[in-house]
Amino acid sequence: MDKLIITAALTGNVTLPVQTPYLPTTPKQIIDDAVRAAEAGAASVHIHARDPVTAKPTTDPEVYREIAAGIKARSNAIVCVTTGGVTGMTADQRVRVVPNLKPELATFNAGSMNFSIHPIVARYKDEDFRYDWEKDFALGLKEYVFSNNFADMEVFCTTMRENGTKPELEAYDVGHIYNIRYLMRQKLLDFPIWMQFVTGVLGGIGSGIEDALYMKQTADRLIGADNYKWSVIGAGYPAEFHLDTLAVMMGGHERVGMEDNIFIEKGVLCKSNAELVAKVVRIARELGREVATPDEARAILGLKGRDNVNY
Ligand code: KMH
Ligand code: ZN
Repeated sequence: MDKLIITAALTGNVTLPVQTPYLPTTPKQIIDDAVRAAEAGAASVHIHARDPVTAKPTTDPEVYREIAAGIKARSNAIVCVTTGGVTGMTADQRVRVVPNLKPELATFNAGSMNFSIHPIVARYKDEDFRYDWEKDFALGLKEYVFSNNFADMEVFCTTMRENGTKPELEAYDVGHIYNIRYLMRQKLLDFPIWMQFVTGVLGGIGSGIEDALYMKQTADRLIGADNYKWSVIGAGYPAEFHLDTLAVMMGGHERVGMEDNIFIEKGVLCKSNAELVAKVVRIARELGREVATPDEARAILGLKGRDNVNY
């Protein structure tokens, strides 16, 4: 069994400041949190950028560069840059971060879907919101379709290949694994394929054990068990830790982080992403699975190395 690759998804672009005061949002907070998460055992950190003043998700390339370079200066962790963008961006705009930064890893959203967090709004009173954009942003997602059509996905594949960036293929539902098979058959993906089962997002598959197992069984059947490495996300609590434990036992890899879940225990907010990482490191150790260093993760995934990025 491979050593366990832990990814820390630090801030995301849909977690709201109202949900937790511990969400890192400024470049300095995101960099500090990335360094601590890596020290706790994360081999890879997944980054989004937020406006340093308003905490709103931003696509400003300079903020991305500042975060990626800041992490590189203080940590050996792999930096996985999002290509998810923010609402209203075209796929063409979303992929530009790849030639800009030439990262080792970048997310690759493997199909179109509804994607929303609007039910969260009902949990808060108007005066709870810390920023004026939060409530409307969350409610607006009710009408959002996250578009990743085949033409877009082919552009993502070729752009990532040209820049030596490995796609982290995010499958939010079973149909997305069929899309990945299409891309594989078009010879647009290099092996091993790095796939992440994203469960528990409103608009995608649920986060039950059966859901994750069905994703894994489907990927084995369509992609071939020897052709891919997999990681799992269980959005929300306790799904994050349940599915991480499943991955530990089954030879998969795992992602934790405030992009997906903000609780360390029932009703208790985590104070940093490192706390979430430390918990899954404890689970892995209890179950006898060794945790991969960043360089061991690079070898498992076949990454080009941190000397070949453009930041
Ligand atoms: N923008 C969200 C709908 C990723 O990091 O690639 C999903 C997202 C995932 O951004
Ligand atoms: Zn993300």
